[in-house]
Amino acid sequence: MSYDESLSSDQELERFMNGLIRRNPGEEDFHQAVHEVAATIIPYIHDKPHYRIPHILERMTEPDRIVTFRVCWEDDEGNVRVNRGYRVQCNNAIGPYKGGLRFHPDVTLSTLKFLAFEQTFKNSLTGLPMGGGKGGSDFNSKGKSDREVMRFCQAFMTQLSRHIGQNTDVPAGDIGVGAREIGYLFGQHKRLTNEFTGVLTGKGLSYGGSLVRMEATGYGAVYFLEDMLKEKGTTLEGKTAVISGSGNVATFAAKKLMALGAKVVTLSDSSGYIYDPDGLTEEKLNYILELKNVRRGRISEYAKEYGVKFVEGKAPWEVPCDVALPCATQNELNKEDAEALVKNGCIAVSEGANMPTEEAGVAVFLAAGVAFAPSKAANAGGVAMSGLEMSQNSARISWAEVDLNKQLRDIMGKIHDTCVLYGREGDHINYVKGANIGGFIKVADAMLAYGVL
Ligand code: NDP
Ligand code: 2IT
Repeated sequence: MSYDESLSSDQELERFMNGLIRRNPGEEDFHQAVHEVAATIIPYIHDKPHYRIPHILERMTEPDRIVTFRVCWEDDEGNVRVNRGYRVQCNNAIGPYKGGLRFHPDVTLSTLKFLAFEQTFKNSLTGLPMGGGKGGSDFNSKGKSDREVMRFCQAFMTQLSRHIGQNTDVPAGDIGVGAREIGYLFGQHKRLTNEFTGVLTGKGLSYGGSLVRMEATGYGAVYFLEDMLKEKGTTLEGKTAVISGSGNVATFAAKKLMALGAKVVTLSDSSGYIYDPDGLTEEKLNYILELKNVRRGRISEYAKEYGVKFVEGKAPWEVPCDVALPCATQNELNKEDAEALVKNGCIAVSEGANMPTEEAGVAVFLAAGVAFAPSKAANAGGVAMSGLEMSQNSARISWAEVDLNKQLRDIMGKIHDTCVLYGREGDHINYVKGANIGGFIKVADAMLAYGVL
């Protein structure tokens, strides 16, 4: 890899991506996440040789370390089961590796490399001292008993515990890893190490968790949306919102949207979406929280309970709305979905999930002047609150809900300001560019300070 001053930004991007794809064959989600960042960072650093010559972007796209391990556990019938566990430690230039654990049958190394890479920029945007990491397993918790989930989590942590620590790498939840799993994982870590430390975040309140952590990702995505609308001279009051997903992020995004006067008309899961034209209420949301977190049921049951439409096998993007929040998973919103949203009058999109919009969909939103908040900015509230949980654990104190809520609101506001600073293009804000550049600078400058590492 040599530095060639004669290349244009476009040629440099092509050369860079060709190299990345050659070194990481078949890892399409990872290619996509890197391309989205490189497309704005390469032009930005074109006239900045202090970043180009030492190959900072190349170094950021090569994870510091990846561990994979076998996870062997016994199901309720006594059968031996085998899963694969991973931890991708992407970059610790500005703090310990930090990022969630995902348990889902679709998880591959490519998924976790894309998520760890995104996390590095997201964590930098929060302004807190956290590097980027992500881990997980292809374990499917659907249909498993609590005891099976416990045995899996214990076996997983037995391996993972060699690689994490409160000053080294601090995992948290993500898809398929919620309060129940974090409890089992933390308990096993404590048993193995004989130490009670803040090695995980998203913990229960009785054992070192932080108030507002559960709500923070969804609330944060709505705060960011609120700031984007303010920039456009409007508010959430009276707006119709379409949300995908019905997990942690989706449900708390719905709660905050309702509190700010919006009407939430859809939620979904991997089987389809519900459309409730009257909008969710607090009572209906409590029903969903119980359905999802206690009974571990399907969103279609909501349609039966409240006599509304369930659309099987589809995402909710065909439903007319003012604002849309994809809060389920990656690449759940494609070009045609984006076109349908624009045609139906959607003016703003806030990504609660990680990389839920395909690159062609992002292009549709940007071309149409839709205020589009990419995940690394919009959903940073979750990891920001995790950072505050780490601070509370280190100081052995607990902050009050009102103070934490205020800190979350301030952090999301500052991320919005950063995006505006680096993303302004005339009278339009390109939040994708703003978030990428805003996240890049701090990590890049720290890497430069360390010399060649
Ligand atoms: P949960 O496990 O609580 O919920 C996930 C939701 O997404 C469920 O409704 C699930 O439906 C749905 N879903 C998952 N996979 C698919 C799929 N392949 N197709 C359609 N629907 C799917 O996870 P979270 O709410 O925590 O996470 C949701 C998104 O938010 C993820 O992208 C995650 O990375 C991101 N995120 C989460 C943060 C957090 O603090 N939890 C922080 C920042 C981002 P089903 O039950 O049918 O699988
Ligand atoms: O994608 C994410 O930011 C998360 N799943 C939360 C990570 C964390 O460490 O709280």
